[in-house]
Amino acid sequence: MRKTVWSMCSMCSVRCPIKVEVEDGKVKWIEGNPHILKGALCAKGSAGIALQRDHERPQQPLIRAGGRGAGKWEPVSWYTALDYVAEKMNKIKEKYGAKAVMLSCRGGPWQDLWKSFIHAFGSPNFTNHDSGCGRNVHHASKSVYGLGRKGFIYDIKNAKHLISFGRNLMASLRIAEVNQIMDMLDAGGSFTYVDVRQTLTGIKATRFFQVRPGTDYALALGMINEVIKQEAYDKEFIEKYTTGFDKMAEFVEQYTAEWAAKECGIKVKKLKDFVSEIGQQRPKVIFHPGWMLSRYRDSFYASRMLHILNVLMGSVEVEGGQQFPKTPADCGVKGLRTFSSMVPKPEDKRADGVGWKYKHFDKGPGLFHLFYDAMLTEEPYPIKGVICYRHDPFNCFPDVTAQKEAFDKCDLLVSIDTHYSEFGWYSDVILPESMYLERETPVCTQKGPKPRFAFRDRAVEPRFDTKPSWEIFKMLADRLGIGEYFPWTTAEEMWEFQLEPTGYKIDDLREKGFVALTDTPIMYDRDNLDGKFKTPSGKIEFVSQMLEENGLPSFKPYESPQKPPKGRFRLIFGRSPVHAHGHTINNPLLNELMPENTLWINSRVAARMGVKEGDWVDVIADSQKGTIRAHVTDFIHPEAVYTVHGFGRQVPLQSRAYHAGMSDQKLQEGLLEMMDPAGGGLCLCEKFVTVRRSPRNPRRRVEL
Ligand SMILES: Nc1nc2c(c(=O)[nH]1)N[C@H]1C(S)=C(S)[C@@H](COP(=O)(O)OP(=O)(O)OC[C@H]3O[C@@H](n4cnc5c(=O)[nH]c(N)nc54)[C@H](O)[C@@H]3O)O[C@H]1N2
Ligand SMILES: Nc1nc2c(c(=O)[nH]1)N[C@H]1C(S)=C(S)[C@@H](COP(=O)(O)OP(=O)(O)OC[C@H]3O[C@@H](n4cnc5c(=O)[nH]c(N)nc54)[C@H](O)[C@@H]3O)O[C@H]1N2
Ligand code: SF4
Ligand SMILES: [Mo]
Repeated sequence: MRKTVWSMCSMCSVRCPIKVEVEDGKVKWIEGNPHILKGALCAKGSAGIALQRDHERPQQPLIRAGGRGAGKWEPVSWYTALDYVAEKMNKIKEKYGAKAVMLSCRGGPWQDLWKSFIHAFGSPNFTNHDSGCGRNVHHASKSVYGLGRKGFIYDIKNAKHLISFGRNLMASLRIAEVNQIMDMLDAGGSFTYVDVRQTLTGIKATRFFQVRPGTDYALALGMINEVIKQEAYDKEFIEKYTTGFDKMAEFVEQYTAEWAAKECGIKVKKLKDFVSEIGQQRPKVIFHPGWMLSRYRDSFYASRMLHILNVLMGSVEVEGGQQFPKTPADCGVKGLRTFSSMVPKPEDKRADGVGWKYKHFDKGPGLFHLFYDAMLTEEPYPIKGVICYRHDPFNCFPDVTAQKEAFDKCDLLVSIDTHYSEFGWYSDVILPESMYLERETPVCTQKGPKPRFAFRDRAVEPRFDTKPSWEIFKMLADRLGIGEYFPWTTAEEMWEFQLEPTGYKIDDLREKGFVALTDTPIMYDRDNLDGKFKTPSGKIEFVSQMLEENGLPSFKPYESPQKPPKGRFRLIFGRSPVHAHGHTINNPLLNELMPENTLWINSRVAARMGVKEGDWVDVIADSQKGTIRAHVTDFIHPEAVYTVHGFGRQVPLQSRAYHAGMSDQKLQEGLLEMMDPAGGGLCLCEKFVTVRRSPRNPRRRVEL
């Protein structure tokens, strides 16, 4: 029997809409939803079938039988596993209070469900991965507009100029965005890319600035200086909607284009030409503020300046510029019923200090890495239980050894994952979630020019004894006496609960995987945007009240990044288009495409060291060492070495990924404590490593 199932990919966090063809209970074909993506799918999305057919994933609940990380597991039933977790959670609650249990997830549109679970249990400690990802960019956006990172969408297709600072759009990809960039280029648009190395994005760009690592803030300051000098900004827009322009202009006066060009290592003429070009093209100019610009000590301020450049261009609520994402309410439709609407908010303050000690950070998910301190010091109170749903802290945060020391203070570590994560392998219980083709997820709202409701439907039955997370949390809630907050027993009942206020039915979504709430894109009146900016003043704030009230400057004087000492390099990282972080490395198809990572090293530097393409090199941090093959290239700045993140996995049951390539995480010693005080992001690119030719036998794959 054949059927078509409309669903959503989960091979990375973009969650593209997909069409799945199923024959006799087997997935035969996946493509991008033709109504939205014209059938396009990336390599990872296509490899979903390989994941479904792979047996190297947890096949039933497991309870640890040996020491943590020893890899001895007892396979148990769901009843035993969930009883075990509930009993441990209740014990922690009795002794330390419910707040001593924290739950982390990988963010995304369904956070509301997991957050409601931990809040219903009585703990305020819900968190996510984002201090390793987009927190700086998020908080930078809040400081300018009062709106978070997702407060704007980018109409790239209709833009005249897209500028990206290290946002490697073509490799760290979202299919819809890549299609838009190609359309923009076909229509004659300009694309300026800034990176310390050449990338898939750089080779598509019409202008490439190769900068010295860590100097983006200088470049952005120089651009603002020149924009003001050339009067290339939208005076009317600035006058109407912003505060603090004069203070900013005064601050950037010292940062001339000449100075910036020298600091970054680029040609000043190129920089000035760039500014006069955008001056002509505005407001159809988009400075991408970055997604994960959270890497250097001043990345928060660099991102702030990119947001400010958009404002100077007047690129707000215009075709070909930034736009407000529209909501169901903008279409006259009631929103989905939220799970949290049922649950009382816990009163305790958060253990990570967010909201009371750190008032300028968004309370929503707080900052995961600050919980390690609470585990170690039991201040402001102990954290004794950690549940990670779709999140692998050992592959997300730096310095795994330091993390383990903190986790060792906990009585319960639970991993709810489709794979054996590095954290899962160290935890006490693995609750295996069914992979995305084998499960449903709640309905979600996708905001945009044309908002829609979308969902993930089950294409095939689970191959193993796994469950969807909505069911896992429901079963756990029942055991903890909080089942009333999750009043459903089937996915259909859950969807009905969500959809009830909207007037739509699940069959409406099943028609093509989503319900469009409008046929034509919605735009607000740009002359009347009052009330849209959520800063204390209601204006776009160049001088941020939120920052100043918390003792942080709106404009931080530039400090040149330290040069690595002789023989050492700044360790930087990025993504491959065929992998998603660490969880695809063991995928049979994707592993074939890219089985290992390499270390990019500048050709001149490599020649001095006697390192040739393909040679093994040792990469040494403080106490940790990794061994990897060198990729010798002209296309990287000599101060940096670069590798693809996610490799060097240490779970033996993932035979293809086991010890293949090198882990960047392991080498990032000391960085767990290096937080950007204004943005909350971890400074992941602030590690210097030594590189030398390796005496290792190249035929021996496993490093002992
Ligand atoms: N050194 C270094 N650190 C980094 C980065 C880097 O490039 N270098 N990148 C940073 C960034 S941008 C991010 S976003 C984070 C990502 O950090 P992580 O949170 O580790 O993200 P992922 O690896 O995407 O996924 C986490 C876990 O989710 C599991 N998973 C995947 N799909 C599903 C599913 O459908 N259900 C369930 N239950 N589990 C699933 C995976 O198996 C994996 O174990 O890391 C950050 N940290
Ligand atoms: N294929 C694929 N796509 C993904 C993901 C994935 O895992 N795989 N993950 C998704 C996630 S969670 C995120 S957050 C995004 C991240 O998307 P991006 O923010 O684009 O992140 P990276 O791929 O890490 O690319 C970072 C780039 O920054 C460059 N860089 C390093 N130092 C500097 C510097 O000083 N200045 C400048 N200008 N550039 C510098 C690096 O050379 C690298 O090319 O990607 C998303 N898309
Ligand atoms: S970008 Fe690729 S892997 Fe990510 S959701 Fe879309 S199809 Fe899946
Ligand atoms: Mo990310």
